[in-house]
Amino acid sequence: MITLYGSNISNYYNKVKLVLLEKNLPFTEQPQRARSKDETVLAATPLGKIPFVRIGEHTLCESQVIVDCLEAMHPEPPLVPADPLAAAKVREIAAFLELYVEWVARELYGEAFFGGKASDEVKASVRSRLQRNIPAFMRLAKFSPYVAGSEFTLADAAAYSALPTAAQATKAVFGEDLVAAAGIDWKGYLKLLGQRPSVQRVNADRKREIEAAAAAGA
Ligand SMILES: N[C@@H](CCC(=O)N[C@@H](CS)C(=O)NCC(=O)O)C(=O)O
Repeated sequence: MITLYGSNISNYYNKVKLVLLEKNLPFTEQPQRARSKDETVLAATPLGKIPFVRIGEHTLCESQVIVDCLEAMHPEPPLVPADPLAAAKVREIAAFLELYVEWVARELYGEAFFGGKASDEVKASVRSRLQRNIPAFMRLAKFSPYVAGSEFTLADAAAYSALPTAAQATKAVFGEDLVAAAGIDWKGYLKLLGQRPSVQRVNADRKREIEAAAAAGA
């Protein structure tokens, strides 16, 4: 049995959850806040990041490591092509997007989503890196109609997790959606993904958790 730890509000959690659902794998969800100091949690995810999973006696952190493990353990339905190089091209898109787009945009999330404040220096640095990195990502991405080509792949799980948050954060902080400005129709892409039952479930669970958090804070 697989247990997924984290929160439905976390985009990386939802990346893993999407893959579990796409593969029709049975799993249970265990709420876990980020940055726990609990030794058991830190043994599984040393920086206290979410998500992490328990598979049998083993724990794993890092969303891409987790989804790669799920792909290897449960190859059907496949979320990467059978050819190793073609599979690596899918993973290249996911890695590029997370390292150079999501991870950079993340520096804005405190201000964009959690009432914090980013310094002017951070904002200028993020803006200039994203203005270089998003067009670079576009050199790899296909959107035909899925991000790596004609099939839904692990790269779509990464893009589903990364593009909306990067777009919304830049819109909130800069007043300009740098993802859309680079020519990515991420809303149209999300609409396409939204036809999938897996995505509908993830979206619904996230909405429910956001509403519950708002109600609890009110
Ligand atoms: N590279 C990690 C990123 C996970 C991550 O940063 N998760 C966020 C929540 S979306 C988190 O735990 N943040 C708390 C922190 O970084 O301290 C992955 O792919 O799993």
